[in-house]
Amino acid sequence: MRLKVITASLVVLLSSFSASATNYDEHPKLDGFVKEMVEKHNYDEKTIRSVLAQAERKESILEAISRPAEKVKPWYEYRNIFIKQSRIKAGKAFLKEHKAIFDDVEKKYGVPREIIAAIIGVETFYGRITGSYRVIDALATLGFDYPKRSLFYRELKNYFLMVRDNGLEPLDIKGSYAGAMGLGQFIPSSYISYAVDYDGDGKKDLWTNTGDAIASVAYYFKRHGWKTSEPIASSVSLYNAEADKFANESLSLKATVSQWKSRGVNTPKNIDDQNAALFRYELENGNDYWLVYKNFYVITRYNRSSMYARVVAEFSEILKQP
Ligand SMILES: [Ca+2]
Repeated sequence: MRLKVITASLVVLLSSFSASATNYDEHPKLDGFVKEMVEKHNYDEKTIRSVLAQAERKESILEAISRPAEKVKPWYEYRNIFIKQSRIKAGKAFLKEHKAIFDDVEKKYGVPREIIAAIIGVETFYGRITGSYRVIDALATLGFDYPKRSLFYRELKNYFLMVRDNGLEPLDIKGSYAGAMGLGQFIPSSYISYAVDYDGDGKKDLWTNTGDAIASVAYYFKRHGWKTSEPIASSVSLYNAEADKFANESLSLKATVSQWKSRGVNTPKNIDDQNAALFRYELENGNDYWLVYKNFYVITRYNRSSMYARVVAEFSEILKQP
């Protein structure tokens, strides 16, 4: 009896070992990938083959990304996942602890500290949850073996460029199962375009250097068009319920405030020429509406969701309170 149990657990151990040992030294897509990196980016062939031979295909990553999307949560439930006392408390402490960095970064990039702190809070709870997968495993698995792989294939290429050009160790870097890294969860293309060496030590360290991480989020927002001192959104009511049919159309700002006014929205004064979009959010009893402007759109460049952007906007307002 005892022996039987031991045998059974050995089988489990062996099968999990062979699954995790599947690597990328002879994948059918390998040669095309290597060829492109060598020819287009002058990459060292031996290096790239050696790194990929040590990358592991992870079933857990394919399972995580293919998990059937849970029913989309209504706004009032989604909001409560992120806006809770523990995260607010940690956010205020984060702002206080890094005040000198925020004073400087805010001046330099024109992005409010509470927006940056809200992003880092929502993404990783101030660095508590930055992901425990090796990024090489995540991007090789998704780039080579996930059916909808084009984004990840591109990010795998960017990852190799990122580690080479910044002197990073490709097998050590950790991130989410989708390859998002550090305090602000940058994917490799974002790292390449927007990571900042804030403290001037020659490294763009978004994992352990808080100054680099804060400045990088600020720079991301600046480059996507953040407008200093302009509003993000207005909470509005409808004087004509028909306006509802134009809500949640797209994240782009397709009409002006004055057009929204003629469609039936009670709009704020003196901003008629601004472009705006209308979003409907589900409350426990009924809905509410937000008329949103350019800065809201900029938040959706970080994560393309109107619920995400509202969470960041509301969280940043709460962080302003003493
Ligand atoms: Ca640095």
